[in-house]
Amino acid sequence: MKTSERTGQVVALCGGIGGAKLALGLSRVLAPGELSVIVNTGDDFEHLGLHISPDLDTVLYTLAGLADPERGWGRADESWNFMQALGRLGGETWFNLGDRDLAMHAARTAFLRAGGTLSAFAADTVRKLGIHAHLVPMSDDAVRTIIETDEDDLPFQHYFVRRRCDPVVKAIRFEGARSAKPAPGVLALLTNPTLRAVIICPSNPYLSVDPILSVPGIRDALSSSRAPVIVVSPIIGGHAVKGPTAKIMKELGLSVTTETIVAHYRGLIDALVIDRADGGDAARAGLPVLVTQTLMKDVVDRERLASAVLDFADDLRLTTSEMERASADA
Ligand code: FO1
Repeated sequence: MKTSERTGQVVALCGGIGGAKLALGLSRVLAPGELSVIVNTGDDFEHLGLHISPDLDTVLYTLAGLADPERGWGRADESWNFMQALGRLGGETWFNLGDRDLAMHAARTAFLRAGGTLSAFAADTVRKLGIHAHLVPMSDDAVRTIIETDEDDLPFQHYFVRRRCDPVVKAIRFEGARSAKPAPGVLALLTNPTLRAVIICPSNPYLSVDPILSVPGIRDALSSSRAPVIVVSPIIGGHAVKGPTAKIMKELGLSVTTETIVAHYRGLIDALVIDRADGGDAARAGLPVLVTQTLMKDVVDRERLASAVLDFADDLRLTTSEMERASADA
């Protein structure tokens, strides 16, 4: 691909709700097949005998236009007969599984029990739901996010949903990461020499992106990528748009600022996208910064942010290749 071309393969790293919004914007402004999304599976768990993959499903439903717009997780037009019936039987009802959503968990669990892999299930489901992007779980192996709190060590969904992020976070670990392998295709996507951009979506760095980076090989592939690696900050004006990012940062003794986000990704990212509310931080970032509106209230915002990030990546690539040409000529 010539560097002047504003086309080519793009990889996004993504957790659930916040990240899926930008992934949707990217899928709408890129040509079919140009986007690949590497998704966090640290939130996965076995529940009621089912394999639940919340972030994969959030991205699948969002890209397929099936997601509930209010909750961000699960499906729109959902009914809850299963949960009500389960409650009457005294079953566990702290994790809400809608009737339509249940079909996804049952299908995936059957697929995995028959010897299939999570990545094969994701690829199959992408086709069946008519999605024009590639969706790849970070690993087919079990990597489980464990939140070490002031009370106990909690599996991710027990911390996030059952305890509503209430306990104070002391540390976060990713069980199984050391022996996990990246899912087939993940390293090839990141090391593609003609890749246009790698975009780290505005997902929680500690809960959603770190699990992806914990899988051996992914961090190295990212830092050696020839494409610009750009993070969209999940912080707007000292707050997280949704979810516990700011709360966790404070509990881990970190300031809720652009500087902390830059420090977290140091050595991995080439550039940063921040909201206008944090525009004053740009000069101190020590990296190229795009200041724009990062809040995505609707699909127009998602497409606009996606286009802005891609233009920024293309400009960075052009500048790099101009510098390479100039130093070769010198
Ligand atoms: N989040 C909640 O806050 N409460 C729930 O009961 C809940 C159920 C649920 C079921 C399926 C699914 O795919 C996601 C679900 N989520 C629920 C979201 C999920 O826990 C989190 O958003 C992610 O794991 C964090 O990215």
